[in-house]
Amino acid sequence: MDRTFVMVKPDGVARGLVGDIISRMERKGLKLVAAKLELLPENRVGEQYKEHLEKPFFPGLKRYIMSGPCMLMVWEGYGVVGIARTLIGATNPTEAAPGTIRGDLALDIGRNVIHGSDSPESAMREIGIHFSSQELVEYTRIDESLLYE
Ligand code: DAT
Ligand code: MG
Repeated sequence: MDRTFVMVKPDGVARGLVGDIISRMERKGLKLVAAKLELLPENRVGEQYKEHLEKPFFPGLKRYIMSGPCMLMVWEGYGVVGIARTLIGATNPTEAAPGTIRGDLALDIGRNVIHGSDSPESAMREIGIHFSSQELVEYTRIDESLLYE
């Protein structure tokens, strides 16, 4: 089964959007396999955003991500990486479609509420940065034939 890393950023936590975001992912049918509220240390922010370290927006991004607790999650489902990106919407909320998390709940690229891994490889890497294997819970939720043919 595929897994992805999703993180509600500090603006989303502070604005009380965690419940709505979890609810959207649950109602889609995705399975939550790990979750924790955490103030990210600098080294893990650097690891998480490795590809952006040299970008001009990185210092501001780091300050934003470390400005308060983030809600870190791992979600499971067939094709979950792409499904979560679709639910999340475009990086810039001004371009994110209505119905998506960023389209409905955010205004600014620098306060875009949520992170989701962009590929299965990124997902594996990002889950490894933030979670130990013991934190990923294996359990049966419902009869999977209700979700998948
Ligand atoms: P995404 O989060 O949709 O995967 P990304 O990986 O390109 O987008 O960028 C990571 C985060 O960095 C993004 O959620 C918001 C911030 N960011 C990206 N491009 C930016 C820009 N041009 N100005 C300010 N912040 C930016
Ligand atoms: Mg990205």
